[in-house]
Amino acid sequence: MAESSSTETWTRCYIGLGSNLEHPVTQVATALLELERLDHCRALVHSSLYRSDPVGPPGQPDYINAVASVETTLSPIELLDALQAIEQQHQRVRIQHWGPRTLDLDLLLYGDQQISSERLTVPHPFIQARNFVLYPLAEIAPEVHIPNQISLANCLEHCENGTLEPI
Ligand code: PH2
Ligand code: MG
Ligand code: MG
Repeated sequence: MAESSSTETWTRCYIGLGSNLEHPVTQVATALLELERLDHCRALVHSSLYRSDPVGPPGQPDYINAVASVETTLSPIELLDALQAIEQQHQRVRIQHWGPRTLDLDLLLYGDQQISSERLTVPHPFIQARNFVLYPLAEIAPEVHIPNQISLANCLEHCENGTLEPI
């Protein structure tokens, strides 16, 4: 039978990575490798790793953040499932809202799609506010279009200004 891959639609997605527990740099670096190995995905590029002030409950350690791009033939929910499976491999435990975590993988953008379902909101609901998402995103995709936003540059102008440093 003829190969059907030429008719598959590849959608470019952006994924935010964050960790502030159990050797965060290693957590994020390992997760980047795991993203590269995901079935039905091809990893494109990733940003530098950044150290960032925690947003949320006080007293938690600094975060390591990064953003990666992938192209995928998975649907948004299938990609979310794949990302959550990686979180589980990193012993992600959900105890406190916005509390510390070994690994958080957020589907920031799925092509140009806007999705609002019980499990998934895309673009990610806080994408326009978080400097630890916007700066790494701008590093790898300065021209990316964020549905519902004027531009990435405009988001950068108005976002939070907590400490964020490339490492
Ligand atoms: N993620 C959160 C809550 N707070 N703070 C920083 N600096 N980086 C994050 O990735 C982060 C956060 C919820 O996902
Ligand atoms: Mg998050
Ligand atoms: Mg998350």
